[in-house]
Amino acid sequence: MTSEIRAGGEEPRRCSFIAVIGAPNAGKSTLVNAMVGAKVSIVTHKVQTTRARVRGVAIEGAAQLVFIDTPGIFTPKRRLDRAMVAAAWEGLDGADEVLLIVDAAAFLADRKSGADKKAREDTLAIVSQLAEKRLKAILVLNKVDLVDRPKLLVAAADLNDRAAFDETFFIAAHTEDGVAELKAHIAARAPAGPWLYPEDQLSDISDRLMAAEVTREKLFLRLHQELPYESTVETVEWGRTQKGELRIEQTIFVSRDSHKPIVLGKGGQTIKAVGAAAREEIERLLGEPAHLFLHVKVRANWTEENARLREMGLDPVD
Ligand SMILES: Nc1nc2c(ncn2[C@@H]2O[C@H](COP(=O)(O)OP(=O)(O)OP(=O)(O)O)[C@@H](O)[C@H]2O)c(=O)[nH]1
Ligand SMILES: [Mg+2]
Repeated sequence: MTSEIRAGGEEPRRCSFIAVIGAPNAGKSTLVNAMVGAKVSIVTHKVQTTRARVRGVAIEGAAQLVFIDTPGIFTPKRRLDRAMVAAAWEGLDGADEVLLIVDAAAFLADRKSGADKKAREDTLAIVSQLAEKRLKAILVLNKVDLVDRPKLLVAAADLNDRAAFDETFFIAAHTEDGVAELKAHIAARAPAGPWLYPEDQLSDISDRLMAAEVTREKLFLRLHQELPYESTVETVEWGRTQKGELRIEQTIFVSRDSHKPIVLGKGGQTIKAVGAAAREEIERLLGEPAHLFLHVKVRANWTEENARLREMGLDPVD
């Protein structure tokens, strides 16, 4: 057996805060999860999945990288949406790096209507804000698996004309294509400093909140049109059964009486499926069996209630 003896001792530690911003659905949470190597933030194909900031912690050599996943930035209307967008911009405060994630496929889409048009407009609005604030960001064109290379270069040139980006990366977050290169680049630029999280900590989100997020992800996947945006999930009880097993109770809030039967489904099928999928994932994340109970409550104006916003980790704004 041989052992390598390194001269000069250990490299000094470095630590970097990296804000991950972009339009809704760009792939921010997918990227943060890929960087961390674990699910710290929920992901769905629907816009506005992430509602509050989540920190995901990764280690690369001597550098601790604290990624700040943020809600997508769009034109907000409701109090909930305003608080989400404010939380996203606040994610930049004190950050060492800013990553602007762009869904390259949506940005380049020919369709001049619908979700792609909105994604493009939201992205361009963020780019002009970055330029106006003179904020230096790294441009990350995501979903390159969906676009031809020559088109990607056109998108990169177009965006670089609109703001001064430090660097441009091309990645596919969900297959992790290009993710290691981006991580190495960020780590190489990390400023000297102590690590701010214990080595085994992967995120700053509590188990209670993560459990609510997991249920919301399963709910989002089964609800359609406006309903996902009219619902939220809170963990209301977190305890042990007499046998010592984890017992979690959650409330699903919806805005209207007519939403309740949709969330329950025929014969309770929808809520049962949501509960089963959420419980399975919560057990996997916590590494122990859990009992999960879901209740649906109608709360007409929950999107305007400060208590609801605080519960999901948002600071209310006017
Ligand atoms: N084809 C493809 N899909 C991707 C890629 N990265 C992410 N996605 C998908 O894009 C969708 C949105 O991903 P998210 O990570 O939730 O996006 P987000 O930017 O966090 O979205 P919000 O939280 O709603 O702002 C999901 O369906 C992902 O699986 C990619 O590289 N290629
Ligand atoms: Mg997200």
